[in-house]
Amino acid sequence: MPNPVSDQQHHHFIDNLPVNASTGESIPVIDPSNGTIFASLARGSTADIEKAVIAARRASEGVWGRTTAAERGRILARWAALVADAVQELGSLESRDTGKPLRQGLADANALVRYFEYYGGAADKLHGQTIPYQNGYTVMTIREPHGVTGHIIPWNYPMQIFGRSVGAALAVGNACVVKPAEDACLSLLRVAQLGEQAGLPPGALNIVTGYGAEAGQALADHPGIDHISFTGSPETGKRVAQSAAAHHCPVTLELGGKSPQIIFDDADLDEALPVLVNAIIQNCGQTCSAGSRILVAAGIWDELLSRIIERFGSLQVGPAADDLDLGPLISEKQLRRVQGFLEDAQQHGLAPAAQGTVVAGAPQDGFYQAPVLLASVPSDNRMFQEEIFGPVLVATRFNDEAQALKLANDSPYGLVAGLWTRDGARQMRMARGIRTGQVFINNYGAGGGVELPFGGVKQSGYGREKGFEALYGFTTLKTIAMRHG
Ligand code: TXE
Repeated sequence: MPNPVSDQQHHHFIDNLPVNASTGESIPVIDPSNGTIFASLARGSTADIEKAVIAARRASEGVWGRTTAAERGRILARWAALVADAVQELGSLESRDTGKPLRQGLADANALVRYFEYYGGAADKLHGQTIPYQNGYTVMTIREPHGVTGHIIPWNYPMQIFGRSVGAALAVGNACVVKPAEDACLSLLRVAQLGEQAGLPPGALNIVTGYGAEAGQALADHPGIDHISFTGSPETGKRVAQSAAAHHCPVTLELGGKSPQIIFDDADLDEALPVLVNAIIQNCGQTCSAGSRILVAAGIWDELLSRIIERFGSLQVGPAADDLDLGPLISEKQLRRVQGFLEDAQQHGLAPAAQGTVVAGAPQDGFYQAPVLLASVPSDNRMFQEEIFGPVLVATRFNDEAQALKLANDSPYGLVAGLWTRDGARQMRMARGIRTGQVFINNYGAGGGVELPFGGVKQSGYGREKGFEALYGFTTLKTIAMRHG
């Protein structure tokens, strides 16, 4: 059955209409499972961003700006229901476009449903306060939308990151201009169509596809954008923040991580093992919160490592549609990047302790990388310090709690940490000592956790998305002081 969005030439989505690139140029859409081109995207430019910002401003100052909080909530709830009906379509579209195994594409579509449900429910529950002040005054605070918000989305989880960012921004009344990653736009163009069906008025949601250096940069530079949320690399995040600063535009940055999972010798290894492995192989390691470093107590090192080695040995990599343990990486660029890290590891004496298998028959031109375990990695090695964004797990041993904490914090990143121990006091000492935005104890990621505030410290960025907390970031606080005698 031909897919309504995938096998065709795509356009921007502005004012609820398909809009051609003003330059007439396009970008090829490549299937990571076999390297073939199967669709094309509009190549957005400054002129296209300008159109989208004008549409969003009109909506923000017009119909959308006057839509009540309760009605915004209803629209998001209808949108959630439409996405729920389209989970199969969206999941397989995402799987083909990004190379993620089909079940992950479906999981992402289901997560999008949850984001819309959650933010739909929250839309009319954000309110200000009254503040006791001098006699004869009544003082109140009001949460107001920024106006027009910009959203720069990466390619690893387009639907989830759209849900957490655009869902929250719309819930509180902003009009949005979205620039998805050039490698992963198709699901979002379809989701936008469903948004119109759910009742979003023209201009409330606009999507401009294109390259980062062109459409993305134009969005970051645009003085008509009142807030930008960016998820991507630290280098691009810095550039976006600098561009936004030129027009005093606030930004939220989520810039990935090198997240540790710390396994003490009293941990339940049966519980921990599948979670440790999944946290690095999910989405082929292309997850900002991937548990890419494991820090293991010396007393259980041999046992845990041998169990991980056994599991890695059985992992299979293949085309997205085959729904194996791992699919391909997103692009040839990402494959080269991961291979570059592994070559560097080899040159520094770090041979794989275990490796999965790319299945026979996987197309030659797909972007496949078998998962790799690197054991006994010193903390000053690049593999320990840098985000690889591929299926590469780094294991390092520690002797005591103090060393575990030191190793956990020995990173330029600070996004997520996982702790595996049954000792309650140690759980809390470690959780308080670790410098990250989230800490999970005897679990990792809490199954996605739409409701849980998410974001980092240090090079992982600043600001929080997800949960109710995100609504504060997508609003600005006004204080009104009335003197009435
Ligand atoms: O990221 P970029 P890339 C990390 C991960 C990965 C590395 C490189 O380590 O290996 O970054 O990936 C848009 N102005 N993460 O090159 O460049 C771009 O079009 C405005 C972690 O893909 O940061 C895309 O939409 N926008 C991460 C988005 O920025 C620009 C997810 C991210 O691209 C731009 C992705 C510019 N000048 C990568 N240049 C996470 N935190 O989960 C690019 N873009």
